[in-house]
Amino acid sequence: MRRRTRTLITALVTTAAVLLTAPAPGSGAPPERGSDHPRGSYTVRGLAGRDDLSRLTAAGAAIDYVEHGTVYVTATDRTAAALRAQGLEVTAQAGAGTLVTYPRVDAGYTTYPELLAAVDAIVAAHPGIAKRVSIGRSAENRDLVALKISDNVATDEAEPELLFTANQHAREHLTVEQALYLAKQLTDGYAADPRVTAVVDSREIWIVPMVNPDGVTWDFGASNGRYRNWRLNRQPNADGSVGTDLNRNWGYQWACCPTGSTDIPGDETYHGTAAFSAPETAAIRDFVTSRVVGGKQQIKAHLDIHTYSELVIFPASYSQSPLVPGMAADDRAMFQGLARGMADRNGYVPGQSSIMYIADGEITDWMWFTQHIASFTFEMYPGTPNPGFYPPASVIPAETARNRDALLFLIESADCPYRVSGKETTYCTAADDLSVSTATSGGPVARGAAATVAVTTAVTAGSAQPVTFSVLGLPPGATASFSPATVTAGGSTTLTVTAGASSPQGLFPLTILGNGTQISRSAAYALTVQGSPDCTGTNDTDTAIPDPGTINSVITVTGCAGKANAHSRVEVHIRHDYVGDLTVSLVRPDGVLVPLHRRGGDGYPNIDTPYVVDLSAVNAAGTWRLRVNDAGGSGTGLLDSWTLTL
Ligand code: NO5
Ligand code: CA
Ligand code: CA
Ligand code: ZN
Repeated sequence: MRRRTRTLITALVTTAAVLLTAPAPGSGAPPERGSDHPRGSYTVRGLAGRDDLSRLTAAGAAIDYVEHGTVYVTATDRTAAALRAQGLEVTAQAGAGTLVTYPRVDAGYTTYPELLAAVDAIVAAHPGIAKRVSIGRSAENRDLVALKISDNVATDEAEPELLFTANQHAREHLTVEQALYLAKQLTDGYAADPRVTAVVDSREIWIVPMVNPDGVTWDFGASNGRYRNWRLNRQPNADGSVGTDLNRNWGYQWACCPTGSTDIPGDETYHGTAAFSAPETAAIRDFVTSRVVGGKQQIKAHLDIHTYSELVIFPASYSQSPLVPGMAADDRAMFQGLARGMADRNGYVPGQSSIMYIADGEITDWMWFTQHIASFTFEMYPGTPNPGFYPPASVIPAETARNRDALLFLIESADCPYRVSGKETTYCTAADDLSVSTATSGGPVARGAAATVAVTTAVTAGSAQPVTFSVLGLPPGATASFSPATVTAGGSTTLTVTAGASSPQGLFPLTILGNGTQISRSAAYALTVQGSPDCTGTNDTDTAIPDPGTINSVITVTGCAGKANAHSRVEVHIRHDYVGDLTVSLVRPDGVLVPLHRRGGDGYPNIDTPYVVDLSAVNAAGTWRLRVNDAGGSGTGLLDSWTLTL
């Protein structure tokens, strides 16, 4: 019990990797006043751990960010006063997202009319694979738009479906950009990029890029040159206030819990008059339940996109227990595996949604516990309260492209989410079934060279079906092809993997997929890409990590000429019972720190991660260090080994 409490309290600070810089200058206006309850952003000090955090949510504050000693919230004046009355130090925030110093309608962010135009442009350019669908109307009667992307888009085919939702919270403008980025990647990349082509051909992908168009329009619509810092929808409440928190309005464990939401209209986490009292959540519910065909929910995976904190999180949100009714150990392992898989690809921190605070009536809980959809939330860039909800539009290209591989990984995994945790034969079944097998590994492949791997299939139930093949987990720059491309189950094929000239060195666990017409089955193959042996080193000395304290472990590279690789790998093996206490960095020969792991990873003991970092600006030869810091609390462990491949 004590251990669990400590873990959760430590988890409060897991997103606080970087200390705050000063608030943005040039602001200082009071929270906006209007007919609605006035509200603003505040910092709160004087808290002591998790129980105090729930005091904030119980009083109706939306927690935006938590760090040692300081919590960033958005709250009505009523909530702020209530917190002050409890003896907390509550300070109106200038900067850190409350009040922006650049033009309000940043031309780079998409407004609702621009969204409609963008969706129509995508459909006009790709009518065979993209379709616009209306799924309902907002409180202010705006059309709630969805995009369907698939081959034969006009036909409801028997393909695994996915749903992406963005912008439940009005001010989280980067999220609509992420949704549009995904739509453009899937359409512009069709027939050009084989990976994109394969998922568009084999999945039906639904994207609702702006769940809360009224809130977005309100947030953009002030006349004082500033954003309104608006979170809620724009539905009028009986007391004259406006707004429901859509992400507290879903119909699973709605209003269950004293600290998960409030029943005070206009509060930042007001849950509405009833589950699905908001037309926006009701519309998505109706859409999702309409995807039950023949008694089976067609949507297998869902991602809800928010900002900010750089997290990949999963149910349960209403409870801080890892296992609750409807979330068995195998389910949890699936969620952890997919969250880890995405986090490995975008550098976010994976963990359970309630890692910081409980949210009830939350979307991923409804998707999972009522529809059995593997449902995740991204909290996108930034990782810190500055720039918080309002980064400049210049970050859009990099911060949306950052998630490309993670999004494709989720889409590719959606036919059988349990594959990631090794349970595909238990949970994913079909009357006509097959197996795929291959050697577990082969010899190393030099950069620019190719290796061949024999892959065989067998019929394990019912009748034989045609099978095509694909590979998950290829290193950057590598390509794969199968000859023949299609077999009838029972037949064999040969996989050829070609490593790119600048592919990273190291060991890559590949998943070879045999995609039948009824079901996909997988086999694991470990691919080793080898560069010059001079450009790699391992330190295998076990080093205890003091609690608290810092260790440095050295690898000296000699004889590796020129610069390191753009995809250099730092493979770290740490045995530790709570990695949420740890910060791990690579120290370059010139002393510059390259962050690898920043505190976090709820529910993931040990680090066994191959970090890929761009070291192309750095001379390879020299003394490299791995720095591991344990911020303390409790939790002990050791650095087992680490390998650097430049
Ligand atoms: C969300 C989480 C449940 C993901 C929420 O800061 S956010 O409001 N985007 N966080 O509280 O609804
Ligand atoms: Ca299709
Ligand atoms: Ca379908
Ligand atoms: Zn949000």
